[in-house]
Amino acid sequence: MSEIRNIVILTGAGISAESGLNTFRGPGGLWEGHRVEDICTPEALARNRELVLDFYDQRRAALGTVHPNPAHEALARLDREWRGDLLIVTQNVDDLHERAGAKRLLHMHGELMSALCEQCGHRAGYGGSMLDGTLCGACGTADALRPDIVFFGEMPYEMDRIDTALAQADLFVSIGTSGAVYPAAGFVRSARYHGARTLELNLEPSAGSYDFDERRMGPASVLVPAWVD
Ligand code: BV8
Repeated sequence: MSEIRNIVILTGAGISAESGLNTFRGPGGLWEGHRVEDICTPEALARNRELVLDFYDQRRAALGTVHPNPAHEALARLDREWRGDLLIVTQNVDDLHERAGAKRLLHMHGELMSALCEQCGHRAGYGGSMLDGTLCGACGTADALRPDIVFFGEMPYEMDRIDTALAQADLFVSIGTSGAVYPAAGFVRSARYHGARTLELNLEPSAGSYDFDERRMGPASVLVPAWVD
């Protein structure tokens, strides 16, 4: 990796699968039993607030039962040791990258361990249930907290920062994502357009596999440490 200075890494649910967190679109995926339109949209939150808040309460509570796996740990090691620019852009809302020690990280789809106030827009770390009428820490409004999650139809976080990083990347690596959701699924094309080399590490070919210069298929806990080390 001698001629490579700036790296952008995109991760999806597949990097957390071996930690025991369900993926979305595989057998037994999270969305089974729930149509995504019934859960992950502003309309669903307005229509059935308790169902949506409970769905995210359950996923938030499950975080206490899982741990980072060797893939998260390898990326955190790379983050500590890499002297050039590096940005881990995760679509995941779990906190496993942080718990493995990653610092140069952003959650483009939000975080389970964060709450968003629908009254004043305040975002703050939050680990409890959103069904218990907790007050917003900024404006004091009750029952105004929603999951700090980017629903379908909402703008992902920090897109300017991501676009800048993709434009300057020498290497773009996609790990554990099906390439089903935009704008994340388009990042590989943006990176290629700006001259980056592109690598996919995934259990199976993603929807955008043909856009990558190189594809390695297998479990993230094996592929990521092998790539990093
Ligand atoms: C937006 C919330 C605009 C958090 C999520 C047509 C064309 C282009 C776009 C659209 C379109 N129609 C609609 C859109 C827009 C839409 C979209 O892309 N829809 C799709 C379905 C077509 N996108 C949006 O709405 C986005 N916003 O576009 O805003 C805008 C502009 C201006 C102003 C306002 C708005 C917002 C998208 C975010 C939605 N939120 N989740 C949560 O609940 O978790 S998306 C959800 O899918 C998760 O965030 C997840 O991260 C994401 C992607 O899924 P993956 O992570 O890839 O997981 P998946 O299960 O699919 O795949 C897992 C992969 O891992 C598999 O490939 C598997 O093989 C692999 N794997 C499994 N085990 C392992 C493994 N790999 C390695 N090792 C293993 N062990």
